[in-house]
Amino acid sequence: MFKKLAFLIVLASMILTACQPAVVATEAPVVDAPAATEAPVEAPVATEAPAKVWTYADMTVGFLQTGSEGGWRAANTASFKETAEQLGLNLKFYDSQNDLAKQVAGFQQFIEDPEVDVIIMSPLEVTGWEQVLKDAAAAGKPVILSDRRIDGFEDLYVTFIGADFVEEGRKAGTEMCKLLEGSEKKNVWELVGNVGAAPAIDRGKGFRETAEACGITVVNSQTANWSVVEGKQVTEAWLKESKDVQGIFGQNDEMAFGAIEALKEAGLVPAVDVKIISVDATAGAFQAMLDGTLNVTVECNPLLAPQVYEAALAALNGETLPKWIPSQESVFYMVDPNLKDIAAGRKY
Ligand code: GYE
Repeated sequence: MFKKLAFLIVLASMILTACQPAVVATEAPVVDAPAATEAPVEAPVATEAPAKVWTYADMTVGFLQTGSEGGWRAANTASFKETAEQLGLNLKFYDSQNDLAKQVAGFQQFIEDPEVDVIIMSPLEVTGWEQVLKDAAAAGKPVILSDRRIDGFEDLYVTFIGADFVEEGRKAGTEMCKLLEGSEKKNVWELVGNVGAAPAIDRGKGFRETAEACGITVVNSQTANWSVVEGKQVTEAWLKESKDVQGIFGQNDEMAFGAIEALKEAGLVPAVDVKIISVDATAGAFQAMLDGTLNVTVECNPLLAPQVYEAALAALNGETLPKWIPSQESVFYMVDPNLKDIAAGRKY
């Protein structure tokens, strides 16, 4: 009897429990958040990654060289290749073979090359660069001009590192005035670099500023494309027309060397019968002065790479540079008593 009663009690309690809603695990009672009395904890702000600091070891340079037209260019190319090795930067060298279309194509190639970080150019001519400069800017690749300037578009390149060619021309004109001082006649012939090149345009401009001021007349002026062969050919043609010339201005050493050969073959004594002035001051010019066939050479420094690479690195690190960093230069004379020692100490 007693067992039956206990069973009924358990059964009843089971029935009563089953009807009750299920007792779910209650969530912890919600306690009102305390009133915001202290400053809320600042969530960490996502800070930008620090800007990359470039080093030479990171840098790949695309360098567009004009070609290999003479001693100055050989020294300039050597400067870029040797300095790249010394600094540990990666140099991609493009020889434009003195062809403007090739240089523009090479420029575009460096813009599209993902390895190239910065483009350096020695422009063959002062014009023809607008589109590639805009494309380089769009690609985020800084452009540095080395050796030669271009017309305009200063906002599309970082800086130009190179000589003041107008001043080089002025120096040559001043020296020709000195050499022809007291001469009854002052007829001068000019051998010009490649048409459209900044040094050809500017040296001619500067020469006339000072030469014409002392009564010199530039009787003949023609391109000889920086070369010995063309310098000789052009001078020979002029000599067939007249030998009434007192001075020859070669806008670079090689063209002056060609003129010297032509004068000798025409029976004239270079640097005596006809005064000769050139620009560049390469080893060949020092030898010609030591031989007594060249009166003066105006220096144009080709060893630009250290300055140019420094500017390229600065550009990658976001530094602002002056639009022109002129290279420093001198003038050298056949009559200098220390000429032999000076020549021995030259790097090119
Ligand atoms: O005078 C000449 C070379 O750009 C300054 O180019 C350079 C000139 C240099 O061909 O020899």
